Parts: sequence; C-alpha cells; structure tokens
Amino acid sequence: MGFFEKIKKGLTKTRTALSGLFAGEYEVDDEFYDELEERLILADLGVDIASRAVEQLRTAAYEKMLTTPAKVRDALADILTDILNVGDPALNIGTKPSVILVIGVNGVGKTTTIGKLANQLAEAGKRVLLCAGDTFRAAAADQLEIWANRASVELVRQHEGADPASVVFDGISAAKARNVDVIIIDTAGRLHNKANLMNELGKINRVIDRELPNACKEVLLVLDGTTGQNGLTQARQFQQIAGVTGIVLTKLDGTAKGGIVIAVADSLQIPVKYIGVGEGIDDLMPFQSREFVEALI
Ligand SMILES: Nc1nc2c(ncn2[C@@H]2O[C@H](COP(=O)(O)OP(=O)(O)OP(=O)(O)O)[C@@H](O)[C@H]2O)c(=O)[nH]1
Ligand SMILES: [Mg+2]
Repeated sequence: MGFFEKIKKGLTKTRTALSGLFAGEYEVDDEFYDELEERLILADLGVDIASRAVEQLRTAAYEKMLTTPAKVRDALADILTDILNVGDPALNIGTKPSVILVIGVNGVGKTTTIGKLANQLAEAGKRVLLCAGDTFRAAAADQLEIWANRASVELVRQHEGADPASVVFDGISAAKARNVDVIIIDTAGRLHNKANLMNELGKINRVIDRELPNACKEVLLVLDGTTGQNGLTQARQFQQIAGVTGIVLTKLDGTAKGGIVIAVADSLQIPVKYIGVGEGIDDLMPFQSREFVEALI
C-alpha cells in the first residue's frame, strides 16, 4: 500500500469535513472562507495557522481570479504543502556509524517507532543496533528486545536502573567494534521530574558527541498525533533540551485529525520525517508533504 492509501483512511474525518465545502459549483464568498477557517481549526491546525493560511488563500484566489471551490482547494493544497516543506525530510545517516536518538514523553510511540525504523533500515541493507537507553522501567528494555528480534537487528541493554548514558556508551563501543551502520537509542519518556529528564538527555547527548564527534546525528522527537495542540507544548520543551532535527508523528491511523502535523512543522520549523499509521512493523512511512495534504483536504 502506498503512502496516500495508508493515511487516507485515518484522515477520513477531516477530509470529509473539508471536502463537503469544496464540492459543488458555486462562487466562493466571505462565508466560504469563514467556514473553511473554522473547519481547519477543527482539523487541529490551530487558530494561528488556519487564519494565516486562509488569509494567504484569499490573496492567491484574488490575484489568480480563482472563484470555484475546486480551484480554491488546489491553491490551499499549495499553501499547506509550502508550510510543511521546512527542511529535508530524509534521514541524515551518511556516516558509519550514524546515531538516531529518539525522544518524547511517555506513551507517544518511541519504542514502537524504533522497531519499525530498525526494520526499514535493516531491509535497506543497513546493519542496525538498538540501544536500550530507557532504564527507568523494568519492561522497557524487554519491549525493545522484542522489536530487535522482530526486525532481526542487534541490541545493547543493561539492567533496570542503570545509567542511560553508560548504556549509550556501551552501545557506541559495540557499534564501533561490530561495524554497525546505524545506532538507534531509545530513551525514557517519564522521569521523576522534568529536570531529571533534561539532565539525562543532556548526558546522553554529551556521550554521543564525545564518542562520535564526526558522526551524523538525528534527534527524532516522537509526538502522538491524537493529542492535538498539547503535542506542540511538549515539542517546544524538548526542542530546548535536545536540539531536535526531525519529528515523527504517530497514531495518525486512529482518531487524529491530521492538522497537527502542519501546526508542528510550522511552529517548530523542523521537518516531519516519518508518520506512524498503526502498531505493525510496516506502519511507519517516510513523510511526503504533498501526498499528506492531498489526503487531508
Ligand atoms: N494505532 C497506533 N498505535 C501506535 C502507533 N505507534 C505506537 N502505537 C502504540 O502506542 C502505545 C505506546 O507505544 P510505545 O512505543 O510503547 O511508546 P513509548 O513512547 O515508547 O512509551 P514509554 O516507553 O512508556 O515512554 C503502544 O500500544 C503502541 O502499540 C501508531 O502509529 N498507531
Ligand atoms: Mg518506550
């Protein structure tokens, strides 16, 4: 199944709400634009972006003399795609090894995303090593190990409560010794408090930078697509702590309304690199902005 088909189902609600407005042969008027703005806000774009996009759309429609809903729809698709194009969505993993650090609050889908990503990279011929940096919960490393087995990739773990930075050190040493292409590091989403989490991510980052100073490093922030505008607040905090290089939006197969993808890309100015569309190993898709917008509206 292609990108478009996979996401189309999850975004049905939003698309239905918007396509009703775009159907038919009538001349668009103020009422149309007001209604459109409202529906974009309901689709999780957020008030700021929805009003900015509609403002731009009005100008474009006026300049190009677009009067039918179908033509206005296409112009809106261009505007939303532009908002999403904030950098290269491809993974930057050109060195051997490269590091992918995966962060985000608890339950958003970090470990699952790592399993899916490991599988994709392994299928592309990369030698992948997973590093169980979430030592906070007993079951966390076990869960990662299950994914490592499913994806047929290697794993480095320690006991529960071990220092995550020391697990990362072990992981990097193993990766160097075994000629690994990509190290993917899982981290805890919840700690006793926010300062602990910051310290821990800072320490992990320092170990990576010290041990692999010239390696490509991706810091992927995982956000749950169903949490709407809350995700944005989280994203800003993590961006400050860890220097995020890419976003993964998960759970777009469920009740997510999809507009949050646009809101996040716009307010953080960081590219969305992947979206999660289910719990299975194949349910992670490299992000394609135009296709996404077409499925959304
Ligand atoms: N429907 C759906 N479920 C997902 C997706 N990604 C993850 N999940 C589910 O979300 C739940 C949490 O996923 P985890 O990968 O354990 O999340 P985590 O961020 O590692 O959580 P912590 O380790 O507790 O911080 C699991 O039940 C996953 O199966 C997705 O794209 N779609
Ligand atoms: Mg986890």
